[in-house]
Parts: sequence; C-alpha cells; structure tokens
Amino acid sequence: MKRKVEGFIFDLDGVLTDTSEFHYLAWKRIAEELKIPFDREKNENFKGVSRHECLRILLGGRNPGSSSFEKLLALKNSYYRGYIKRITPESLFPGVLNVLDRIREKGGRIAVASVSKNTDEVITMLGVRDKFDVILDGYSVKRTKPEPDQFLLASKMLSVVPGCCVVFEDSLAGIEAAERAGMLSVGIGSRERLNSADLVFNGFDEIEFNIMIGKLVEILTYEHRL
Ligand code: B16
Ligand code: MG
Repeated sequence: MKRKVEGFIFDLDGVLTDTSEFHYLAWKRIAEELKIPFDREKNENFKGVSRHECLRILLGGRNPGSSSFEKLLALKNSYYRGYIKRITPESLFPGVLNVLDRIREKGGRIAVASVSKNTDEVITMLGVRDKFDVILDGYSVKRTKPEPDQFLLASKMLSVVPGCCVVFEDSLAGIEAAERAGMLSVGIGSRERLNSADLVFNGFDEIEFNIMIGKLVEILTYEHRL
C-alpha cells in the first residue's frame, strides 16, 4: 500500500537559519574565557544538543572554578542573545519559504521541534510563526535529542502517526532521534557527515519538492517501516 508523508517537522538552528554559527561564536567566547581549546570541529558535536549538555561537554570534567555552572550557562545565553538581535526575515536560509508553502499547498501539517530555549523569539524574528501548526522548544520535553521524545510529541500534536512524518535536521543527534521515533529524515548539510539520514541536501534551494516527496514515499513503501 502506498503511504503518504503528511507531517513535516523542522529543526530550527542550522535548518531554518544559520543560528548554529551564533551558538558557535557564543561557545567560542566562553571557551576562550575558560582557556579551553574550542573550534568548529568540536562545535559539530554541539549541534542539536542542549545548552546544559554542551557546557558539560566543553568542561570535559574540568571544574568551572569561581563561576558556577549555572552562571556560565546564563553567560553563554547572553552572548547568544546578543548575536540573534541581528536576525530578520532575510536570515531564513534560501528555499525554506518555498518548501513551507509547497507543504501547505499539499495539505501537510508542519511543526518546529528545536532543543533551543530561544526558539520562540527566533521564529518570531524570522517572521515565520504563522507557517507552523506546532512549535516545540527546549522547554517542551525533558529528554532532548537524540531521544525521540520531542519528535513523538510533535507527531501527536500534528495528529500524524510517526511513520508518516519526516524530520528536517542538520545534526546527527536529531537524525538519530528521528530514526528512534520511527520517522523519515532529511539531512540539511554535508552529505559526508549526515549520511545516516534517508535523504541529504546541502540546502533547501536544492530541493525539488515533488521529487523529494516521491523518494520519501518510495522509502516508506518499500522499506516496510512502521
Ligand atoms: P539554547 P536545534 C539547538 O537547536 C542547537 O543546535 C544547539 O547547538 C543548542 O545548544 C541548543 O539548541 C540549545 O539552544 O541555548 O538556545 O537553548 O538545532 O535543536 O534547533
Ligand atoms: Mg539544528
């Protein structure tokens, strides 16, 4: 039986816009202050990972000294919030709006599912709030990616079974979470890094909507996923 893809779940940072660069810059400042080596390669492991967990990874067992863990989290967020002030609707990645509008035309249901506690503000500044039926952020579930909880909650709130949902993600943690939720995944970014996703595109401007849907339906139909 041919199945339909009806639920479309979008990660935020690094998928709808380049906020992952702002997370990187904010962590870089914290790392410099703590004299901990940090570069873009290390930042790859921070994608899709909660602020709390990122700091734990950054410290790597080090004692944060006089500044407490909580203070460092707040400081990182204040740096990050300084960077996101510059977000405007032009900050959306090329092709995103087109894909969102095509989904809508086809009657699909759309969610944002991000680990970020700044999701609401970023979505509003991007001017795309009304494009989503459901918005889930870092406050919506206890167990974050790679646990499947947030995507499963999105599927429930969209009223679309997990097997008919597709997740757009730039992080390995998010692609693993999609798989564990029993959902299809589309990686946005490097093919080499995201090769565990069902499909990978460098960006949304590379996506031919009908061709992508055709490929996803083929995967659903022939791989007999739940
Ligand atoms: P915040 P996503 C994630 O968002 C980022 O990828 C990750 O780098 C960040 O640490 C996390 O949000 C928490 O963000 O500090 O704003 O709460 O990729 O799931 O949209
Ligand atoms: Mg992301």
